[in-house]
Amino acid sequence: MSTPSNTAAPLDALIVGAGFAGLYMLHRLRHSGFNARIVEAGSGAGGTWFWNRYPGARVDIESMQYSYKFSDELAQAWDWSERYATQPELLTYVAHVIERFNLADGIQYNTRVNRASFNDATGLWDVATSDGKTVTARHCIMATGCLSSTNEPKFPGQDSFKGDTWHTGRWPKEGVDFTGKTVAVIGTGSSAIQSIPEIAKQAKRLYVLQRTANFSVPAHNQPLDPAYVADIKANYHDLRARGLAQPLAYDINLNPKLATEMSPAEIRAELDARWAWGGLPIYGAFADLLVDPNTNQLVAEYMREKIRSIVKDKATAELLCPTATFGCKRVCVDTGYYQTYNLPHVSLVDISKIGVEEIIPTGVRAGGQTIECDAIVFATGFDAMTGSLDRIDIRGRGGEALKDKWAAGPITYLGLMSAGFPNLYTITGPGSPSVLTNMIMSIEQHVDFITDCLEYLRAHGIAHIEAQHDAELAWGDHVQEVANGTLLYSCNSWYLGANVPGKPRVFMPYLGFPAYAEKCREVAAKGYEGFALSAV
Ligand code: NA7
Repeated sequence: MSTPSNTAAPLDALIVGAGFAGLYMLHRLRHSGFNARIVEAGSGAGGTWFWNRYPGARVDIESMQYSYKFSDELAQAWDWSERYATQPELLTYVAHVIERFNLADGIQYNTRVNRASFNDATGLWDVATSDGKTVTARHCIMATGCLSSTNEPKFPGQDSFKGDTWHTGRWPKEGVDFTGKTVAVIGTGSSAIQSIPEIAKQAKRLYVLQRTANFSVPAHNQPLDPAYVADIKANYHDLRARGLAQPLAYDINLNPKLATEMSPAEIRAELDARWAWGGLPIYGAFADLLVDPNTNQLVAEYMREKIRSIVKDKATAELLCPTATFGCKRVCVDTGYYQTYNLPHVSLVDISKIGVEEIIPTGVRAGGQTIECDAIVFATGFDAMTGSLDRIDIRGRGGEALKDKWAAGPITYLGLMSAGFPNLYTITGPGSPSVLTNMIMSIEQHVDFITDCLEYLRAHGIAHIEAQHDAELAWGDHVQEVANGTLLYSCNSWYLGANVPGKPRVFMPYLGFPAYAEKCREVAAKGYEGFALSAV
């Protein structure tokens, strides 16, 4: 098999990453007659689902919606077994997609892209890979994912620890056996909330080190009822259309009413129904949930009441009650998370005032306590949205480093391109709806936009497309303005980069999928307004 680096002629497009974005990108480009290939760092496909193998890892959006919509045949042929697919089932789906669309020969695994530079002389991208080769391509498409670069704080003394350490986002393929072990988990985000109930099933003793309590809604995961699936499949287009018309590109049965328009009994009934349904549809309870602090507090208080009703130890329950704005950090979706604290061998350690002071050979000193343990699980999240791009040395015109250009925060036009970096695309890049949505819908929308764009360039004899600087500045202002109109700025979330020390505090995703998709359609219809197109 020839690898991209052996290809004599430049590729039309090099795609970085074989997750959901890269795979669909490859499929679309090949279908449109472009010579495209994927380079992937991992030994297999699946992107974030390839790396996040921690126990209990599952998608937090219902699988009937968290799946490709571009192929009706695929949607009809594929059967999810559970309401929320597990990580292994997601990888089985990915393998099925690769086989169904004959993508395997277009993917080069075990190869990391170290550097991508725009060559001013040739007008092409030179992409240096970890196998020591350089691939040349006219277009370079970053399908590097939003949650793929781990956030691994360097705690003092970390190397002195005698036991095993694991990061949820880099879990070993063969799994980890915690039987008989005393385990400390650092973090209480989504990865922790999913893995803690599973680790507790094995561990002899489990300590959870919590800096900030998070809101979590039960998944009520269950095997999918064939009649329910058949009903969805018979009307799949309707479900997809409903999802795409909502801000999260996910049908959450959005209530158009403000909480102020409802009686206390109606508010209660609305929340009870959403708790009983489970998962992220709780975001759709009231139209003003992320805008009106009073409405937000109603929901937050409802959640705290639920936590207190589940967790028997009063002090633990209080510690688990979040004080922050509801939904400011992505709400978690769990299976038995709060119930786990009723187990006698599970303890919550408050590290909100005194954080992790140091790792010692026999454990962790945190929250003013010494926690002796055999294993530490770092569930400390990701350098989200920009991390994977920052880890590649990306150089645009005149050798400008993308990292330098983005030193004060990412600057993009539509989250798709950045001025000075012609023919470089970021699928679900910062400034696009991405992580605030059902990712697969955002991925498909971007891949379709990029494919249409490349077809347009080919048809019009255009060699380069590049975001205009004034367009990207205006877009960046608009992204911030939309976020500022909500409560999403009011906490230290990874949407703001606040979880990574030193990262600029800028709200990175764009809130509102339908308005965004409409804007992209308009831009394309106007001959790629806001982009500079050139024949040479
Ligand atoms: P998250 O949501 O970023 O959670 C990371 C957790 O780790 C969170 O509780 C953090 O506390 C904690 N953390 C991070 N750094 C530290 C340090 N230095 N000390 C103590 N605790 C720390 O990542 P996840 O992997 O759980 O989930 C990411 C997304 O994946 C999720 O939103 C879903 O979309 C899927 P903090 O809250 O910052 O105080």
